Amino acid sequence: MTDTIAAIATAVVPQQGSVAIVRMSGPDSLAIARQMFRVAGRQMWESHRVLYGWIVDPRGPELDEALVLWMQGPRSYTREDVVEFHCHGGIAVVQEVLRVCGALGARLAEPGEFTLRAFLNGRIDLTQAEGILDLVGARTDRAARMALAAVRGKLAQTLQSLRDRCSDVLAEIEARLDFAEDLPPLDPSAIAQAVAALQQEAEGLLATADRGACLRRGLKVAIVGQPNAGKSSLLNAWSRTDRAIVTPLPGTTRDVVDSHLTVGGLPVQVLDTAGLREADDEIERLGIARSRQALLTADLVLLVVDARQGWTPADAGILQEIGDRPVMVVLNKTDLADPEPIRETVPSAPNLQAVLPMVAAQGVGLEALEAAILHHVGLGRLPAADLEIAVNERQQAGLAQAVAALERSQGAIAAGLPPDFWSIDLRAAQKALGELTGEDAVESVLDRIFQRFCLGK
Ligand SMILES: Nc1nc2c(ncn2[C@@H]2O[C@H](COP(=O)(O)OP(=O)(O)O)[C@@H](O)[C@H]2O)c(=O)[nH]1
Ligand SMILES: [Mg+2]
Repeated sequence: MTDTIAAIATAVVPQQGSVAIVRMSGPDSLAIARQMFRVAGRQMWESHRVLYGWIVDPRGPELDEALVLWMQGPRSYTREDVVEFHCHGGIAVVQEVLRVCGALGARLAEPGEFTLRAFLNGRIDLTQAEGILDLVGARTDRAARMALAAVRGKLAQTLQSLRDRCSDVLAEIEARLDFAEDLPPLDPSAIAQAVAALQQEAEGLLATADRGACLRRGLKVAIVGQPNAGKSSLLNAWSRTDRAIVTPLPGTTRDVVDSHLTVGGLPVQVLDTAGLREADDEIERLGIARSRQALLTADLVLLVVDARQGWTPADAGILQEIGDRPVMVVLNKTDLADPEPIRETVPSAPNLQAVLPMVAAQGVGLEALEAAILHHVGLGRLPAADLEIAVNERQQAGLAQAVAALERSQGAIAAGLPPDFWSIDLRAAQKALGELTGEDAVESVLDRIFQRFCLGK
């Protein structure tokens, strides 16, 4: 028998936020609500109907003038009876309301427990629950769109169909194991083909992981280069601010300056750094050490080169420091020098993603830079619908397991092993897919997912 849980569902900040919601879910939520809400006038308690009145402590005073909304299960977020109090925002009132819910028999909800109940009651699958988590945390419209697609069940359907097809192939093999005499013999090449198709689709989903990670976490871009190359000018032009001080003096930027922008729906943190050189000045030396640190944690490095100087040994030294991190070379000040001859002299490294001409001081070349970044993270020229699915780390790991199992199964077929060997790996793939949607998920997996939710969700 499930109990009744309660939590504050909205972010409560003292003196901010005009409305806060306290939410209950479980079999006693209506009974508790009726004891602590005095309806004004002659309104009837009805499911999915908002009532106006007063929240009261049955043993004490009135707490708030509020609205209450009862949603009878299964037509609710959790599929249980849910009650929401829409109170005045403000930490004191809301906590009192929650306390009274507790005094009347509700238990304080664990983080994510409402969503866990929605999952356990079969309203959503695990990928939809993860989508809700992503939606709450989304920082850009694009990240929100991706999360909403997951909430709507786009990934769930795709995974479900993969798993169903995997089960169909398994059934066909297992039927032969049980009733070999009554059925025509198995066609190994047809089975192998079906398994290969499944693997290809699972790999397609796997390939969406990078852009998913980008949209969720955002991209950290470090601007590096020699003093005076135009790094701070690039940051300022790109962020349309004067965050970084720009002067004709080398060594002006002495600390890492960062700015948050959105590039085609991708959250991007841009770090402007001190020019990398041997400095005599103690402050500049510390700034350079921090710049190196920024370089090491960046997802992408922009190496700004002064086109008037061309590609110099100092630039080659910086490129070496960048190691194998993805890098784009920005040939700056192309208003003063032709970038084309320099392009040839930039060494082709495997991590070099693009060479881009720019006039940072005038903001020329930023569009091409943004396009190159979106292309680099796999958010380039793809139709919007194809961008909606982006698997997270957990799903990536499960899909990789499924792909490996499907591959082994094809190996067993190709090696001429008997059909019961094929089915061992297919069953492993089926199980991996089932863990993703939650059909086969174990408790530890559920704990890990739902602990990441905030209280009240
Ligand atoms: N002509 C020209 N000057 C630039 C350009 N970008 C930066 N500058 C100038 O180069 C100098 C150094 O720029 P700054 O952004 O401070 O370089 P940083 O040391 O790499 O941060 C400043 O005088 C800028 O006005 C550009 O694209 N064209
Ligand atoms: Mg600077």
